[in-house]
Amino acid sequence: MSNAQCLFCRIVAGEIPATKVAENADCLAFRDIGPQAPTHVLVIPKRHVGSLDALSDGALGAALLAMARDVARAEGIAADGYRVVTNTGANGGQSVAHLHFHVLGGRKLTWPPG
Ligand code: DGP
Repeated sequence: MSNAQCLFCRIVAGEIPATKVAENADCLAFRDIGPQAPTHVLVIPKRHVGSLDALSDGALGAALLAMARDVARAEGIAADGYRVVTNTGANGGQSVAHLHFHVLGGRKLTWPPG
């Protein structure tokens, strides 16, 4: 299921270009358009899920996290450490209403977030 108005569904459909770094039947990883770290990749489900709060398929959640881990290894950031985060809803800072995990690394990341 996809949503014609959804930016990330349109990336999945190939209607909007993106630099893909990993893909399988259910998940897609591509580089963030405004990278906040030397490596900044988004991992998304191919079917439309609005946010983590709308995710009911545990197997899909596990597949997304496995792809995030595999992307970190492939990008060469796993040994030094990295961050996987999903912003959820208005207070969480979510700006695109399609579930996505940010994979960030390649520099020392600060904590806590703002
Ligand atoms: P969030 O604020 O957590 O919903 O993150 C949305 C991210 O999506 C943000 O880091 C920028 C990224 N983004 C927005 N539009 C595009 C786009 O058209 N292409 C790509 N590759 N990334 C996008």
